[in-house]
Amino acid sequence: MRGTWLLLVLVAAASAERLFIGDQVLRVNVESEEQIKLLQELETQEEWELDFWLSPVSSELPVDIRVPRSAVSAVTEFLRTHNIPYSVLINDLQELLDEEKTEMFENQMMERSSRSFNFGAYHRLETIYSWMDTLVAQYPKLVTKMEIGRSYENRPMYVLKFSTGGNKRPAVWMDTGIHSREWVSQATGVWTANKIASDFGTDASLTSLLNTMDIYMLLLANPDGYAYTHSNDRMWRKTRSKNSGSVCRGVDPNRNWDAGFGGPGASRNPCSDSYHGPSAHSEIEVKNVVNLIKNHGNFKSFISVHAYSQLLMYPYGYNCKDVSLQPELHSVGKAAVQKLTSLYGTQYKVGSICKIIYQASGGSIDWSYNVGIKYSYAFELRDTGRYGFILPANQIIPTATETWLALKHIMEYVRDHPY
Ligand code: BPX
Ligand code: ZN
Repeated sequence: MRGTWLLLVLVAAASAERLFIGDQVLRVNVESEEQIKLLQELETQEEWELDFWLSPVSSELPVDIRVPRSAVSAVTEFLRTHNIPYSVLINDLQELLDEEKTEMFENQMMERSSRSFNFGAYHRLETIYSWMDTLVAQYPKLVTKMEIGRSYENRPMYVLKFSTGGNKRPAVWMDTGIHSREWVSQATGVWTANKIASDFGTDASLTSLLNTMDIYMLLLANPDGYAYTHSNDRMWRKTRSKNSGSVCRGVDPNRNWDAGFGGPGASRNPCSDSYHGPSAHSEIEVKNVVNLIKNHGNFKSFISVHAYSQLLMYPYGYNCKDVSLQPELHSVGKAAVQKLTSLYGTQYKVGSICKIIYQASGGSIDWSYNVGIKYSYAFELRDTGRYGFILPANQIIPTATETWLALKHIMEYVRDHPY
C-alpha cells in the first residue's frame, strides 16, 4: 500500500522514534562453557551497544543478540574468529518494525470505520484503556475496573476484576506486559480478559470457578514503558523512572521485587536492561501491585506473563534450589502445557526459572511465592526466536487461544485444591 507507506514515512520523520535500520538479530549457538564466557564478556561491554534478547547462560540454550548496524561486522568477525556458530534471525529489524507499524495503522482505520476492536492486532495504551471501559459496560455484572495507583509518569494502572460477589474470595492474579517490549503478552492479556467475560455463563467449568473465586488482571503492568515502545523505542523493556547519578533511565521491574533483591542475575548498572533499581519495590508500578496483593490477602495463584521462549516456569529464580512445592508445581505445569500443546502442537518446557533459563533475582513470582501464594507461575509465550519480541500480529489469537488452555488448567487446579 503505497499511500500508507508514504504516510508512515512522514509520521516517522516527524517523530522522535528510534530507528533500527540495518540492525540484525543473530542467533548464536554456543557449544562450550568457554564460548559462553566470551559472550558474557560481550554482554557487559558497552561499546557495541548490544541488546541481548536471550542471555548467554548455558550451552543448551541459544543466545539471541540484537546487533546495531554499526557493530554487525565487528560482531560477526568476533564470532568467526572464535569459531562460534551463528545464524541471522532478523536481517534488518527496521523492515519488520515498518511492517508492524503499517499493520497497526491499517487496523486502526479498519477499527474506526467498523467501530470494532480487533483482538488479533496490537494496540496503543489509550486504545486498550478505552477498550476496558467497553468490556466493563458489556459485562457490568462480572467485570469492574479498579485503579490500583499511578505509574512514574502518572498514568493510571488499571486492574480488571472478574467477580460474581462475595468479599475477598480466593483469587487468581495475572499480569501481562511487565516488560513493555514483549507485546504478545499484553495482547494475550486483552484477549484473555474478553474470553473470561464472554465464556462466563456458557463454559460450565469457568462459570463454577467464578462462582467461588475472583480473577484480577493487570493488562499493562508497565504503562510508561508500553507507551514508550510505541512513541520512542520499540525495544524498551524497563520502567521509565530517572536514575540518580546516571543518564540512563528505567529499572527492570522484574528484578525489583523483594525476593533475593540485588542478587545474581540482576545488574547494578542503571544502563543495563536488567538493572534491579536502588531498592526493592523502588518502582511505583511494582509497589502498587505489592500493596494490592497485601491488602487483599487472599490470592491463591499469581501468574506473570512474558515473551518469548515458550516456557512455563515456577520459583525460584534467585537460586536453583527446589522449592518445597516443586513436585506439585511441576506436575500442574506439565499438565497445563500438555493442554496448550494439544491445540496446535506448540512445544513448551516446564521447570524452575533458575533451572530452565537462568538465575534471576528480584522476580515477581519469587516474591509472590514467598508471601504464601503457592501457585506462582511465569509464562514465556511464543515464539522461540524466529521473530522474538516482534511476533507478527497474526499469531496473537493462536497464542492467546492455546495459552488459555494452560491458564484454565492452572485456575481449575487452584479451585479444586483449596488451601
Ligand atoms: C521470567 C520470570 C521470572 C524471572 C525471569 C524471567 C525471565 C524473563 C526475565 O529475564 O525477566 C525473560 C524475559 O521475559 O524478559 C524475556 N527476555 O527478554 O529474555
Ligand atoms: Zn519479560
